[in-house]
Amino acid sequence: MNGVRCRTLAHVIINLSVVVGTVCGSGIVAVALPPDPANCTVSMPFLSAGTTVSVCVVPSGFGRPLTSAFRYGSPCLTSEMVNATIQVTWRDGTGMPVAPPVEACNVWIEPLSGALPACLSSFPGCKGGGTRADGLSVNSISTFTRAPWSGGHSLSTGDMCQVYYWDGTAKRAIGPPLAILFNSPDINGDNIVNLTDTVAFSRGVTSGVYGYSWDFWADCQVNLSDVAIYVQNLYMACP
Ligand SMILES: [Ca+2]
Ligand SMILES: [Ca+2]
Repeated sequence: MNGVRCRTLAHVIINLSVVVGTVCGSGIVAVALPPDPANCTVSMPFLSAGTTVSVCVVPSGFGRPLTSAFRYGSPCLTSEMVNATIQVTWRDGTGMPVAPPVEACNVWIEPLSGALPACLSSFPGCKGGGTRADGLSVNSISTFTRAPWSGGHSLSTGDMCQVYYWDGTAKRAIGPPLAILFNSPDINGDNIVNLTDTVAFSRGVTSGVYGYSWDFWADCQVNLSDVAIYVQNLYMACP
């Protein structure tokens, strides 16, 4: 080719990403592009559009997995389990799928209100702490299925859940906010369920006013089902 011997040094397709390095002489002329947040997509593929879900989280990680969330809101006063798995598809600026740019623990979910304390000290080096993505990614997709290690709660109305990742220098939001609410027996969000939460829970239950913060079995009413979940998780803390 014009007297210059070019050869493809590597054309490597690694399941999730496409990395092409072409060497002509001594110069690498093409490498994989980084993900472009504007092109990455976030979805809940097993959920009907317009569905809001509620997930009861526990600092120990023994809360509800996203695969078994409660449908929440109208019609309420019933309990129905739905699969709220979150999938993040990573794409570069050209729209091509690429491998996840960071470890799963640096991809995480968080209410827009910010109130989902995520056992950060239990996951050193992870920006996402206990609300991280699953450990394994498939091709260009990161997935959230398990129960977060967390306490605290979303706002009862108007709150949404956002996916973030750490790009090495800054926290980046990707995709649209998702209709996922969180609550926890760790009501005050200090990552342990103890007497402080018992006092708050007792006051809430006996107030006669509905509160999402203690509707752990999310059916828009607070009753023995919620009490049972609270008692089961008393003294649970981060791992
Ligand atoms: Ca607490
Ligand atoms: Ca309930």
